[in-house]
Amino acid sequence: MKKIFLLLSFVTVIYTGTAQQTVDCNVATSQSYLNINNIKAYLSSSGEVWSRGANDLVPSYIVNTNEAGLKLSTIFTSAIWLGAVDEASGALKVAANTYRQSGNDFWPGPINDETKSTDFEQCNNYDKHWKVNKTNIDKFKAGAQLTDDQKKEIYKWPAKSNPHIYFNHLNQVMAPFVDVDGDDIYNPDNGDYPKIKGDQAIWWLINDVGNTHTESAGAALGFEVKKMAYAYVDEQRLKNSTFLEVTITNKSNNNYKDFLLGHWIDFDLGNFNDDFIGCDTLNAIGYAYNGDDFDESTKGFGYNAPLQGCQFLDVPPNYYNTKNKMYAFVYYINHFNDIGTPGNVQQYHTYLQGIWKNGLPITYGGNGTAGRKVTPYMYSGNPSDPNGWSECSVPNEPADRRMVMSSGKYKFAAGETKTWTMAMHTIPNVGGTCPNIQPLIDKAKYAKVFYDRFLLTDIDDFSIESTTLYPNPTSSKLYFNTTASIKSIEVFDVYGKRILQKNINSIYVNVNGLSKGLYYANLFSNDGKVYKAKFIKSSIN
Ligand SMILES: [Ca+2]
Ligand SMILES: [Ca+2]
Ligand SMILES: [Ca+2]
Ligand SMILES: [Ca+2]
Repeated sequence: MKKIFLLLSFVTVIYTGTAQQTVDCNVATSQSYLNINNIKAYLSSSGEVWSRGANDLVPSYIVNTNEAGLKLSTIFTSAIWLGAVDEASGALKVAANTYRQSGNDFWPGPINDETKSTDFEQCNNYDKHWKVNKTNIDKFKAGAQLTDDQKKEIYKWPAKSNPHIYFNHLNQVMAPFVDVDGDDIYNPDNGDYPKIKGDQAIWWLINDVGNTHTESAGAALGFEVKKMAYAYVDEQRLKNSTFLEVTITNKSNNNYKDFLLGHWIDFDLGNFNDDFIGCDTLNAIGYAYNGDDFDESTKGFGYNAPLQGCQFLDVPPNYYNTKNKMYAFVYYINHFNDIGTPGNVQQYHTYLQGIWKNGLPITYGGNGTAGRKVTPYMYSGNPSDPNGWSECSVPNEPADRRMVMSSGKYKFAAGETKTWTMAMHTIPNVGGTCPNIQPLIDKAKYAKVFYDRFLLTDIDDFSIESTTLYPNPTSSKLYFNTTASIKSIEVFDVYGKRILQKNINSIYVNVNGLSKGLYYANLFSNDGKVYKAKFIKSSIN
């Protein structure tokens, strides 16, 4: 069955502050996909992330959910929404795509540092995705032979001033790279290589100044958005998970307040017409599950519907300096009523804030409109808990669902850059009605530990070295087999959970408090290097 949209019957155009852009960039056309870790996920060079792309009804997020090779999708399309208030003028500005039926708010390519704008040709030049596999970077670093296609991954990487890019490439901060010769310019002839995360990464960038915002009708913010989607091959506990890093630079002359970033997602769990959604506020997850026990049609998962979640893994510190990484979670239906599709700049912004289109707050219980207790989080209970607030406990009629999970609020000064990392997690073959979402929570918790351990310690590749510890196995003292002076140590168990972190002022660490087993250690030296090692703790103390 074909998915039916409600078309916008009208768009209320509200000019909020400065004049609209006169740049005439073309609509984005590039499409690429991650194909790693059991996932095939499409990406667009517009404001979308997981995207059905130009081909309209291609499912965007395909998970190989069973051994027979059944390939079904959990997400129809998703996008990043941005909204902020200009501190000087008080004008509200929004950039937010959905299906791009009525227009666009984002275009491909960077914003020039000098002109603070872009142009038709530059948007076209950057209407691309750059895909890199870590195995090819490793080969390049080792001086091994690369095929022409493998070479392209390294030589065409759109990093600062790369001389191997055929078009007029900007001399400004672009794709991340390891600057082996330290001259602040990317040139693989001198050994430089892409600095990616994961075992496969796709990098691209977009802007909101390339033309008039015809979807939200919001005034342009002047933001450049760099994105990197990535995943791992050999982390069994992150099977069926992908990551997305979103780096936003305010290239306008405006200082903004009340900035909110939203991930808007139209989950379609197999058959789109029988879904439920919910959120877990403690772990910053928005998720979808099947609203009944059978997911019918050729697109359906049958009796084995999965859980599909999106997690804010790492967000910038907000106004309130809280650890609560989700500002709001709103669901809406495919309708133009008060809890339906947003139609103008104010309505996109109210959803980012966890407020209904008519300006009224979400209230706890029922459909979120008739209670007394105000909350920014819709359906925050576990569906398996009859006393929690979920679509199951209400109960609702399963149908098509969309959601927005937001992060904020932030100040966003002119010239400032902020980074968000999100993770997508699929739990296959869950089935049943009102499933317990604990497996999704467990996966999200593990992803957080994994991220903090491997990624947040963001030190250039070549300063990470391997070392050994002795005696190994040990029952108590572990000596460092390095001449470097070690200032601190972190120890992780095999699940990636950090169980020891301490400062060191000797040539050994005492691990007699650990239980028997295999451990991984990061040793931090006084000269800024990280040494990785593993050891076995024996049972005798
Ligand atoms: Ca260089
Ligand atoms: Ca479904
Ligand atoms: Ca059904
Ligand atoms: Ca949906």
